[in-house]
Amino acid sequence: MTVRVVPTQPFPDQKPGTSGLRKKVPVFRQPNYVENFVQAIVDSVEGREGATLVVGGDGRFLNREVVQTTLRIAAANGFSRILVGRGGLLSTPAASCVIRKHGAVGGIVLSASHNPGGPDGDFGIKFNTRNGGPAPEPVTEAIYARARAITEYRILDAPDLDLDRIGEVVLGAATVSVIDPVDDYAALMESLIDFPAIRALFAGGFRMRFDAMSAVTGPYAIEILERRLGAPAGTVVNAEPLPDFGGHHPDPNPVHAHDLMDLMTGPDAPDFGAASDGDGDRNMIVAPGLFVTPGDSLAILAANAHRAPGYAAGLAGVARSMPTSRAVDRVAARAGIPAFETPTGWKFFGNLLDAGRITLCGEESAGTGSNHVREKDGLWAVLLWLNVLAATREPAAGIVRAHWRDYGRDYYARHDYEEVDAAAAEGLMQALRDRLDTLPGQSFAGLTVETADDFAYTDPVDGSVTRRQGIRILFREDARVVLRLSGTGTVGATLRVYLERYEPDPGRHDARTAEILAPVVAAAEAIADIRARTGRDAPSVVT
Ligand code: G16
Repeated sequence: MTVRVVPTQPFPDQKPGTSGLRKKVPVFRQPNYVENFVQAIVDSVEGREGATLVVGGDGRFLNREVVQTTLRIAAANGFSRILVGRGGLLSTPAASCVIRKHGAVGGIVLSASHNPGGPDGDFGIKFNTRNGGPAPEPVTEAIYARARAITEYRILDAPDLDLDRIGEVVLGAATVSVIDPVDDYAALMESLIDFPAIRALFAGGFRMRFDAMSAVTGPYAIEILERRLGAPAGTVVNAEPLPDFGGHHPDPNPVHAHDLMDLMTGPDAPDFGAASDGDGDRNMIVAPGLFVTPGDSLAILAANAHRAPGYAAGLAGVARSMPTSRAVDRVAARAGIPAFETPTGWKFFGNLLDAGRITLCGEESAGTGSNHVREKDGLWAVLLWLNVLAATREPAAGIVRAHWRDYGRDYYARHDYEEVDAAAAEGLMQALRDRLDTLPGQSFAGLTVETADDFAYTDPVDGSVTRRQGIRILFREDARVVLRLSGTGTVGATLRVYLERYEPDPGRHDARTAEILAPVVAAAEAIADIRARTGRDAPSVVT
């Protein structure tokens, strides 16, 4: 097998966003587009000579082809061992687990997460470093710099490997191991979560539905929930990963997981409902008749994690991304542990986890995780919930309501304006930035601004500073609006407006979220002029 050195030209648009490079499939299908970016990643991996690399993806359209290309480029660039999930599959948290367990220098993960797939859908490539977490900014900057200057890539001339058979194959100077994508991950779950207690719960007739949304979590959920924990066959639905996710949007929220929501709000709702996303790192939790917001879920897990063997010693601290509801802060304050507020992007939790400053962390975008890997982990969150349900034998909705009674309720919603003209969205943000200083003291829709700023984060571990991470406006009435532009969209700009209001009075915990947040929505409109600037009467998605 010979190594070919192929001349190429840089593409100007290979800048990684919130989570790697995400583009439409036709963009990735341009000649050399994948090869350039994979070579740029490989070039930025220090110590790759003789090292181990992990490769896998969420199974979406183009996954197999890009896995084969990645293997050939990796084998031509000095890696001596490459671990790849069978069928080219690895969920994002499983990739993180495998990188850590096998001492790899990193992993190339193919996913556009919750974005739709298929020939006209989205695709993505991200790089995770040796701690198993998404590459931090200095690394993604280095990859981007390399991609802009690339003149050639190195690739092995070799036929496609059989990715469907577990075992080892020699590829040039490297050995490729096709591994079971579930094994290492399932073993890790079994070491953290009280499997016998959950087994007893299911044996007692507990019913749940897990919607894998035709994405990568299906095989993981079948193995763990049905085979190891004894949930009845059929508990996991949409379990087969499909290249186009069955035409659905694999985003676990009440809008896109509407079948699950219909079931959970209907007369025959099981005891517990959950869903995961395209690459298995997001989760959705639903009690009968009650959607649990990601912010509440994080807070409830933080308050109850000690019930699971992996967290019996308590938590060192917690963290949430800035737009995430402040519910977990209340749990941390009562427990006397630190609570950190980071920019959006899982990569910002990495240093805190590595330094042992936090044990649990999460985001409003349906991400919850812990120090067991360096990615958010959808199925882990579901298992920790099951552990809490098994330990307390309380109904899921009862746990949520008791938590609100105890800590107060953070009503929360996110309004997304998708595919907005990019210049108009930038204009809206800039106009807001320009008036930040004038806002405190002013009243809008009956709410008075207390503070307003453009969030900047100083990493407490390495001191690095990240600016312009979203406008946050705090009102005296204990309400908050956050506005920022998404870093994961692939068309135009997506404006995200995050709305919340704290309600300590248990007598007001059964209101409709939209009703409680109506003044906050009106204040956001009055302050940011969203309608006029975006040309939209209403958000595209409300979650
Ligand atoms: C990624 C990041 C998350 C972030 C989310 C949404 O998740 O890992 O940290 O919260 O995108 O980001 P944005 O608001 O910029 O679109 P995922 O699940 O898409 O990889």
